[in-house]
Amino acid sequence: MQMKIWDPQHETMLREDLEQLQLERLQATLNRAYKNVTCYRTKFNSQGINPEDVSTLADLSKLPFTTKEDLRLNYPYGMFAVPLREVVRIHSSSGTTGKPTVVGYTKNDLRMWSSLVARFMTAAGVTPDDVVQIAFGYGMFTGAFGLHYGSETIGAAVIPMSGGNTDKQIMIMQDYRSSALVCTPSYAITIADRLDSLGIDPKTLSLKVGLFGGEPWSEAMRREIETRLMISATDNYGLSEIIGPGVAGECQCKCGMHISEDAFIAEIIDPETCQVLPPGSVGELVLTTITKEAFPMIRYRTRDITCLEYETCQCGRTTARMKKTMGRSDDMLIIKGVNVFPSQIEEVLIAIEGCQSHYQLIIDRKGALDVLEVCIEVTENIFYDEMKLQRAFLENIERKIDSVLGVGVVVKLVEPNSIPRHEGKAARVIDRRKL
Ligand code: DLL
Repeated sequence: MQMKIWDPQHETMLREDLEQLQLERLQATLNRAYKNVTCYRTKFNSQGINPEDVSTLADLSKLPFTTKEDLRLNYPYGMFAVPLREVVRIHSSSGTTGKPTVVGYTKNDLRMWSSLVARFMTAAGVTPDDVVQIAFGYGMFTGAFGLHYGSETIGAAVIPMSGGNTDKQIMIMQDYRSSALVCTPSYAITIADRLDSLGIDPKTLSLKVGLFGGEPWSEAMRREIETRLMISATDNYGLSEIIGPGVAGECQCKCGMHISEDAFIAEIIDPETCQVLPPGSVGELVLTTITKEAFPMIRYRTRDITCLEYETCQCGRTTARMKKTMGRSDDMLIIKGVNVFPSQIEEVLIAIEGCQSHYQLIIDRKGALDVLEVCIEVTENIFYDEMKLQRAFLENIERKIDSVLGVGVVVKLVEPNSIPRHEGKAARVIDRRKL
């Protein structure tokens, strides 16, 4: 498949050359971090490690991990490797509990970030001819600004809509002839629902591509978004601690998200033993930044579960590709002792005709037993169906989920539009056991 590559020099490197570049950049990063960040220096010293001890990429595995807890302990600026005077932008993560984690960028970091985002946007098919509607929330969240600067770097026209106000999003989309949509996948479904209820045919819009990310979504959800909005939908992954969007993104082959390995070294570890796993294994993604000046992250535990593939993609890029995340090592639900990823339930639901893509998992404890309730919005005709038909529909879902998860769940069918909508990331799981 012939497609434009934004930065062929770095996206199609021979592995040998890439590894040499990674090692040089890693060594420079370690020296800077050791010299300027007390947290790294203390950790390295306590393990008797000196940056000079890293003479091969394999030596990376000797270094201590960095966790969200380290960032909390060093709130707000303790992990910065440059004086504030050199910082030109501050963002933070979208955490819901406690203090957010604060991240900073120098001028060079912003330049690098913009070009990393330009890479995956180009890979998804965005060109200078496009009109990009950004429906991520502007603010401390990295999503909107990352894609904003990436679009401008490509030369596309940006509409900085921000999140929410779905009717206005649709009006702008129609009037300004937006050709690319940027938002969370769950918000793309909300837009599709609203188009339906307004009776607007997606054929009358100018949309051709959608760049979605910021939260997990399944292949089935991609198919739904692609058919309902009549676009090509790609997935892109990132986290504020590392840079925001721009860590990895899909090309039009849609067979994994290309990691920008000249900027990040990716490892997969067993989240229990913390041992590095061989290529192709499923485990927790650990990332090390090797170009960032203001906020270098060394072996940051992302908690995202995935797996890496190293074969050259049909698009010509040689970079490793990460599979869609399969959940998080910390939000994995354990129901009656069984490990459950919400994405597995989503796969089942979306494949069933009549189920909408809006659902919520409510976990509670009755006596000593965990109970997982799956609330699913269904289409109106099913919701108002005869009791008997509705019962059969519900039991079918319960059976299907049971066969995939190996654990029984209680399914509750709810009216269309009754699950609260979120303009950003969907809140899919309510765990009442902790209350
Ligand atoms: O969500 C950065 C981003 C914005 C990426 C827009 C892509 C597009 P945070 O708010 O720090 O940063 O959240 C990071 O969100 O550790 C994952 O668990 C999850 N996540 C992000 N992208 C994806 C994705 C941004 N494509 C956390 N698939 C990460 C699955 C994702 N999970």
